Amino acid sequence: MSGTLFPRERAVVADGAVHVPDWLPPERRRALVDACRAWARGPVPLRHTVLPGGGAMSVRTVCVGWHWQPYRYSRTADDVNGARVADFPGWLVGLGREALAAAYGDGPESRGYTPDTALVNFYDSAARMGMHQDRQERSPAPVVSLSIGDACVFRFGNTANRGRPYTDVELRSGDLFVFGGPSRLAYHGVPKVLAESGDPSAGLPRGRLNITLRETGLR
Ligand SMILES: O=C(O)CCC(=O)C(=O)O
Repeated sequence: MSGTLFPRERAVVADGAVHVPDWLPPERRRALVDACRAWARGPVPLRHTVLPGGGAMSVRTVCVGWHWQPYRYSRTADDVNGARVADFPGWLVGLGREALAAAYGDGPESRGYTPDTALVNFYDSAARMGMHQDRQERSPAPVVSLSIGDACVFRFGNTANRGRPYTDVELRSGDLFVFGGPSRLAYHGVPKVLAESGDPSAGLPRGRLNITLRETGLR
């Protein structure tokens, strides 16, 4: 799946929502997988987030910079082990700026983009993510999403509700997806992971890794 016969095209899925296939070259995928493995070891471990109703999300998550728990950000992982999350590294700010420039073009928005949190999600083949909005951030800056490993169906919807209209996009290893502007609060989710479609050369023989970079707007 990672080596494609025909190049896939960049696509504007909705106003402000752009899919850039194969954006991450293999060496950057491997470096990100290594970084995610290190974050998953601590200071806060990779865990299934528990929702207010008591159910646990099927994906496993670790956060960098700010810790997300339903439905707020904090510096410490009070719903896990109380530890302060890993600092957000400068190189990840640089990666976010490059990603925004690739999606929207190089300009003041990409140069000024300063993500300060990353949600690192690991999906096994049974994991899913329901339709939701990313709305705990006070900043209106775009969300940058990077995918590595198994492909998935990424459902990108509208800003009014979880239902139709939506577009299903196949996100594969190395793909970038950015949503901002009029699409910033669009509902989105992952109804399916395509098991064993992945990218062993990225250092992830099984499963899917998704990293979303965001500006929280918090101090
Ligand atoms: O895994 C994905 O592609 C989406 C992740 C996501 O929606 C989130 O972290 O809020």
